[in-house]
Amino acid sequence: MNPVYYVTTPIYYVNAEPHIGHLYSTLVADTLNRFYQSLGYATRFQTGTDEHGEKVVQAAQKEGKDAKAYADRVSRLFREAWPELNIRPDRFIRTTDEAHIRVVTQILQRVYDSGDIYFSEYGGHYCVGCERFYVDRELVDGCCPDHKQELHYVKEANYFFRMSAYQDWLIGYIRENSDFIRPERYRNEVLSFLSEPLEDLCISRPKSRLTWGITLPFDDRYVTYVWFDALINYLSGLGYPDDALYSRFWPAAEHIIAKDILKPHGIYWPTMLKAAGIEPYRHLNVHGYWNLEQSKISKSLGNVIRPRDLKDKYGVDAVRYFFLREMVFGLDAHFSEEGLIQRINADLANNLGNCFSRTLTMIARYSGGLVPVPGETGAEEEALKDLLARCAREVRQEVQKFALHKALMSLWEVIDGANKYIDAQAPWTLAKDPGKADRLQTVLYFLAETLRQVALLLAPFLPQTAEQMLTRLGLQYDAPVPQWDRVLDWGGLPPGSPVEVGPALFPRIEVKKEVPAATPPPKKQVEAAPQAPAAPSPVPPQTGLPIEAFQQWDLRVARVLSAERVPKSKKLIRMEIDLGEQRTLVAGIGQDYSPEEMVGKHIVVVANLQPTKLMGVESQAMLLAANDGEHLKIVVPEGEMPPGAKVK
Ligand code: ME8
Repeated sequence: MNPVYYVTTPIYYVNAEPHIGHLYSTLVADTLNRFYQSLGYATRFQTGTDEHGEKVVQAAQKEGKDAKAYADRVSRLFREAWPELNIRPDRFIRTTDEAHIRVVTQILQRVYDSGDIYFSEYGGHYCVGCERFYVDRELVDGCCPDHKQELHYVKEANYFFRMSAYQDWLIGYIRENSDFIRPERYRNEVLSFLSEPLEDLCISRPKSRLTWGITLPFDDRYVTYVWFDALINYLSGLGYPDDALYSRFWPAAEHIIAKDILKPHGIYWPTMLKAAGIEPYRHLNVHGYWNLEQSKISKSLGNVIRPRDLKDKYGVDAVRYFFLREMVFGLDAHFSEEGLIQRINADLANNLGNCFSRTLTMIARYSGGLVPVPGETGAEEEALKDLLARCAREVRQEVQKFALHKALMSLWEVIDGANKYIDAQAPWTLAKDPGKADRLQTVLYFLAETLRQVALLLAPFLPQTAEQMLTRLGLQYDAPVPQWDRVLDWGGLPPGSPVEVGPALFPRIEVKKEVPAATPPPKKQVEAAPQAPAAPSPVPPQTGLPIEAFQQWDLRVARVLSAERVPKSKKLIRMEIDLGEQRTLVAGIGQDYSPEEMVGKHIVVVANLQPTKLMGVESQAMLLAANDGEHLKIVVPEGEMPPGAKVK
């Protein structure tokens, strides 16, 4: 029987529309789900909406709707948001589902019968936003620490869950199971809560105050506290207690949440399970907040960014990549559209996209569009294979620890390695020498095979990109996710496979940038050349320019990130360069250099010229090249220099 994996997200309140905070938890769950599928696990992925409670009633009232009609509308927004990002849960649960209500009622009755629910009078400061009572010491200036709203003292008779009875058991359990709550900082936070006496949990609301909830089976004057109701979704969604799904998947439960709901998941939930005689979940995986300009994203702050808008603007996989790569799981991260664009341009367009299109273009050009038969291999090929094998190991380890950003970093090391391999092997040079035909085939095969494996490793993260890459390498994509065994099987790409060059995997996002005010250099003192090579002119006589004249030129080292021919031009090559910032440069070097061999080169450019248009493309810097009247040789710094280094 296959091993099993059950991954859940919080069920989201329907008082807000889906935003990027919700997206992140759900995306991580989808990635984990696909990853374990690729390892051959039987998996289950559940998300949904939390629809009862006072907050939802208030939100419905604002829209002039009754609570159920309102919840139906917003729940649908969540349900429809996920497939748009290629997030595919197996179950979307709603706390208004009849089956869920039945399970909540059953568990309440069971805990009540065992004597762990009692009736008592209670007073406290109630926060509707948090749906819970606060004790005095938790308030900040009389306000809720999260919602910053003044709280009023409420006194009423209610039912209580005897949570305090399970405090010692929980402390022991967390100590014995060191990764029950992870990363460690959150385990420590829970242990620190537990170092104070635990209060019993108020689990009812009188119907005189709130009717939108699940009626207590033992007293119909009350509805259930929304958290006691919501947490049970993780069981009811599996058909607890009788369904085979429950017995199969519950022991493998992995909950994903953000730190805002650590206490209900780290304390209420395990003690509720214990009281109901159910085994605890396997792990609680806690991530930080996505912040916008130093504040948490929230509807009340009006700074919500909708996942759908990002997807429409940048594409599904670019958005998936950004969120998975940018956040260190467990810590807070910062969202900005500039950050997203930077990642798209640097990692996706320039690195992955370029490596892929360079490789396929060269196979098309030098091997008739068919994956060649590799010949003898050398140390470089072994190094590439080792890099991939290490990456596969790291991806597996890091994903299992939820360090998705590290898994992606490791994959990008391979892509970097492949780009460097292209530069070092220079297939365009090999292609000029018929004696090197074998070597050329080996290099092209290794590149294509590396990209096949990269695509397979990437599949749980960026499924569409992986599918495109494999299809264009002439392979089939095994939906929903290719099996992991095929990744480690070097040489899985059959020679003779027809490749399809196709469009860029990730088009670069052009941003209107402020080009620094250029100081125009004195005219005609320097060849306006690479664009138009002319006969060498004699070295000017030593009439002597003042040094200030030279100092007007801002010469910089730049790295070529990507290069392509300008359509309909024999000479012009358009390059994206990094000189500390990214710019576009157009140079007339196309008769002496191919775009492929330019990528990765360090060049020298004049950085403070006014931009000029060449065949419709704006060039924002000028490349330096020596010119003997027949050929050009670009000027390069000797050895490594960081992009942006000044040349003087
Ligand atoms: O708390 N950064 O629902 P909720 C990262 N219904 N993640 C964020 C985020 C942000 N800025 N904002 C929201 C509830 N999230 C309860 C849960 S579960 C039995 C009941 C994500 O709509 C993150 O997963 O307030 C967080 O824990 C969750 O949304 C809170 O969603």
